[in-house]
Amino acid sequence: MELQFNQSTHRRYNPLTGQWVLVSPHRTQRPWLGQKESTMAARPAYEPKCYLCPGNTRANGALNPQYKSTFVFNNDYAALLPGKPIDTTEQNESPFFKMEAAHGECRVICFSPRHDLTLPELPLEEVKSIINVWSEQTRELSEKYPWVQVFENKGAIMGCSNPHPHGQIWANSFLPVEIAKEDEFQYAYLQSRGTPLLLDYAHAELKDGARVISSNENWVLLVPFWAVWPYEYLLLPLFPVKSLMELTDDQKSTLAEIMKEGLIRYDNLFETSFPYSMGWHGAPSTGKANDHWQLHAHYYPPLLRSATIKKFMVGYEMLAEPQRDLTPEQAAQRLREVSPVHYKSRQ
Ligand code: H2U
Ligand code: ZN
Repeated sequence: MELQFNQSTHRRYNPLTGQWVLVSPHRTQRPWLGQKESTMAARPAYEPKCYLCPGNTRANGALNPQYKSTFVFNNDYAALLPGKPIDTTEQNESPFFKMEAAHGECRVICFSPRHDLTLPELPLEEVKSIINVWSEQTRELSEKYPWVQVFENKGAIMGCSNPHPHGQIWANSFLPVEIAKEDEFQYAYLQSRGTPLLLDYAHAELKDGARVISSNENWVLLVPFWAVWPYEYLLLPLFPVKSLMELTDDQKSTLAEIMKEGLIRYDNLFETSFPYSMGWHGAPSTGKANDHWQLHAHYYPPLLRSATIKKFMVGYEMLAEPQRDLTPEQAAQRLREVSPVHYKSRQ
């Protein structure tokens, strides 16, 4: 597959969403620049002006406690608000002006009291505490809402408003579009093959090896065959599991290890704090059968050639379909070749 496709233009299919990506590997014949930019100004461990640091006042006047590990609060500018859906039958009669009510809750999770550390720099036990919070929050919110989206936006380039390590949770009253697609495609796969799509895919990738970054007894981290972003990751369990809530203590420990390693490799690629949007997808709590669901995390990082040169999703991509030059196999090879030790701890 790789020999045949590493020179010529082709399209790859995403079996999780039904989307295609155009791959143009001949455009990457130029040598690898791999520009490093370790010029980031060091941040203080505590920043008096930061609205996420312990003991500080947030934009709406609320006071953060002197938290020592993780800290969760309701987003002061929530995009979704609790409440009962209103009846929109009348509006829906029009083919042009269809709408429906939406409600939910938005929370912010501070990953650490330390303003200056990011997830790959945190000790393993602290990464595990973040996983525990993700799991507890999902449990609590999925009792009220069919969809709970756990995510992290990292880096100013991704629109992240504050470098203090933090993530978000949005719980809502509907199935968002990406989830609806994954639900449909995973369901169809289980119906036709009898096994979960992403469990079969994880084992197929482990066997092939070309796109695998790292694996342990429970997890595999890889650049998916159908990746759109240059250094996209898909983090998959090697055992059947539908939700973060179901993970055992041991599965959380091995998850912390592989997550930390994957993020260290990201940072080492351009010797910069690697920006991305990441998030977890698992079975929605709609009350319907969900055996087709397999828990997984997506990492969508925008950087292409250096700490400042990003991939733009414009032109053909906006109007036709996503396109990439670097193949997922080349991206995986570069990520495997960088050190698993964080560049900051080597200096
Ligand atoms: P991002 O940096 O990923 O955008 O997340 C920060 C979130 O924190 C953002 O959604 C919220 C913003 O609404 N926030 C508060 O809830 N309180 C504040 O005092 C500032 C920011
Ligand atoms: Zn801070």
